[in-house]
Amino acid sequence: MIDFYTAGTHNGYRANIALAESGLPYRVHKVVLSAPLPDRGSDFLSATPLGRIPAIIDPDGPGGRATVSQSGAVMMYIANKSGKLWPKSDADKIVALQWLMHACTDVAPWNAVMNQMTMGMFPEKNDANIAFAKDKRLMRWLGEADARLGQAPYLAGNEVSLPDFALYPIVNQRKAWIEEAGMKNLLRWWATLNNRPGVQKGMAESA
Ligand SMILES: N[C@@H](CCC(=O)N[C@@H](CS)C(=O)NCC(=O)O)C(=O)O
Repeated sequence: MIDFYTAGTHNGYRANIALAESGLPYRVHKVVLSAPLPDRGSDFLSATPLGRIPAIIDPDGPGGRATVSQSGAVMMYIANKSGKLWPKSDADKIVALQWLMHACTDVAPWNAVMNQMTMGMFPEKNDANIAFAKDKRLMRWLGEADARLGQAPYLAGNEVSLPDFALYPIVNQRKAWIEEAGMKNLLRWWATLNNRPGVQKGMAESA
């Protein structure tokens, strides 16, 4: 059984959705991210020494016990182990990989910057920087996904796959801004994903 370490952030949600959609057995451990590092648990820290979620420990990994951190890597590990979550054709898998990176390396970091700026974690509040991070980065990258979803029902094409599960938690959080920006394709896609039992389970378990 996979041990899954998580908290209620988009990084935790996306890995949790992948697990819930995969059908693999797993156990959820909630990590208190405000706790000092040593108090986050020795098993968790063995998987991710800097104590960041999400992480998994799989006692039945390739070659024995496997530990994986980084939400995108956790998602790919789960997809490979379960044989699910990637599109069926190799051509679509390449498209899926590209949009998975878009979600994890473009959209997610700028969403995190927005969260941290607006939560007051930056040393000084600066409206110009907040506007830049929102309009020129986060919303622009979400606009790319909206344009893609004008061509196909899901990010990789006709099948739901990893990149959809990676992007969903951010779109869910930023729905009001997406509505305001009139990104209709993204909203149609959000409604479809939002109805999936695996997405609902993954979101609820990490919340
Ligand atoms: N790029 C990483 C980011 C992981 C990350 O920074 N996780 C945050 C929560 S969203 C965390 O655990 N922070 C705890 C800390 O900084 O001590 C991923 O995709 O998993």
